[in-house]
Amino acid sequence: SPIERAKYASARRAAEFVESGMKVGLGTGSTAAWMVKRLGERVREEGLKIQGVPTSSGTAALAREAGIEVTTLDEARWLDLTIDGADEFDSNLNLIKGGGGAHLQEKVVATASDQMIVIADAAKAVETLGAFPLPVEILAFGGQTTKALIEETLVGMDVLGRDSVLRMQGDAPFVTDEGNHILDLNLRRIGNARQLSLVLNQIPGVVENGLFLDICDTVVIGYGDGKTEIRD
Ligand code: DER
Repeated sequence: SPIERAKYASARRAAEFVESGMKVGLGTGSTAAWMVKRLGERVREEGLKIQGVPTSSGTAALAREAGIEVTTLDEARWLDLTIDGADEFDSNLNLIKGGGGAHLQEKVVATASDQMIVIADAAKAVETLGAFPLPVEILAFGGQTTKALIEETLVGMDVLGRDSVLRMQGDAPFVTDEGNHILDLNLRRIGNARQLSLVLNQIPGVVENGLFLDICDTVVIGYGDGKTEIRD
């Protein structure tokens, strides 16, 4: 499909920025999967020598399968480059991420990197963030969650109507690598992303939200005809 071709083109183009000796954050999602596969090819074909820090258990498995040396953030301490997908990006290269439920590790790894490159099909470009429901990782403990507390707080602050949805996987709540749940906030448009991100992360029980502000340096946009455009 054109979208798949666009993701593939974006991922392969971004993988060319990786050089031997680099410590690279490996993103999560279908576009990032193409990037991991391409890096595996480069390891095998060119002898590319890198250490990869994955952003999810799924990406860790994919990277190992691709023959990439996988290490931990503790080992690596700081990364040269993180390449990851996004659900939306605006003209300031601010992002909404978390569609794949991995934004907690993704934000940690991206923040611990000199540079973050986002790979995305052109449909992810927006004027204003918020059409994509904002993923918020919420603490789950002892079989209960902080969903009600968070919703009541947000309604009380007039941030949110009652249209937040607990993300499901089948007929059970989606569970993140860290054992938490995801609340998707249908905000439609986010006027002040910085303020919202600060407010969200202050609520007890909110682990992390999917707003990536002033983190992304470059977006490699992919198009259905296989062309790419670099925006930074
Ligand atoms: O969950 C995530 O943050 C993913 O990177 C997501 O934002 C992009 O996933 P996609 O490449 O499958 O669209």
